[in-house]
Amino acid sequence: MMTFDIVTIFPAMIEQPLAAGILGRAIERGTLDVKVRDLRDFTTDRHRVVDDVPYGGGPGMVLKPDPIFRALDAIGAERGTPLTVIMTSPQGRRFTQAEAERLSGLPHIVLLCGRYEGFDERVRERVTEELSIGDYVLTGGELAALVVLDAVARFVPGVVGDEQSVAQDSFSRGLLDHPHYTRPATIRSASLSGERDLAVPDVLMSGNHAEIRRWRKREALSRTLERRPDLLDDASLDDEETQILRELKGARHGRD
Ligand code: 9D3
Repeated sequence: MMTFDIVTIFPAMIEQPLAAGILGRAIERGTLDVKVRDLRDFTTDRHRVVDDVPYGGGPGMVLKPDPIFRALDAIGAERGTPLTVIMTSPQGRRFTQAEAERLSGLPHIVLLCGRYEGFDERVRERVTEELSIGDYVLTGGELAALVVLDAVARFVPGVVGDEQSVAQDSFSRGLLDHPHYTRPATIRSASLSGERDLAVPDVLMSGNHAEIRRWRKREALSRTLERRPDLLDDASLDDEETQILRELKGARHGRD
């Protein structure tokens, strides 16, 4: 069992997505324990104010430190200390699949969701790690916290039904996934070039499982080479994959 506490001024932004799908079921079953904490519940003033103007002037508002300290004290009293506190912020280290796996080994994580211009710097005193999910600008940390929670929770035993699919996950292995097909075997599609029948590759209908495995490896490698060659630097390839990759690189010579 792994527990998460998410501190936010928009609890609904977290609660609604968490009720659906694989995470929703894991929470129902008790495999995951997620508590969403409304930061306003930790204010002490009549108007439940969570933000204030920046010292030194300038635009925007800053999240007040005292409600956050009180929230962390309450969570610590409930969950035990020391807490692992993760701040989502554009200034954080980049969150990756390797980070997700590492964090899934912890018994408990607190996620702080930023809003406005961010946190009062003194909050960092209580923070274990600061994470960004990528180089784009969000309106706040809630979506980032959901991304972190989702990716970490997949590694918790029992959350994803099929343990194998987590371990075998192509991205964990450092490659993009191969293409997938399901019924029907052919489907009519209209496009600029007129009506066409789109078929499933013959190999997938062949029943030859050795051939299918090899085809999937080749497709995964060729996609990765085409779209994300950077991933190949750290990918762990078996002998067959190394051979296929050599062939693919040879075939591409002069085309890029
Ligand atoms: C003008 C300077 N901006 C900092 C780059 C202000 C600012 C923009 C966006 C301050 C906070 C935010 C809200 N973003 C997050 O809280 C956030 C985030 C993101 O925007 N991108 C990627 N990862 C993350 S994690 C949290």
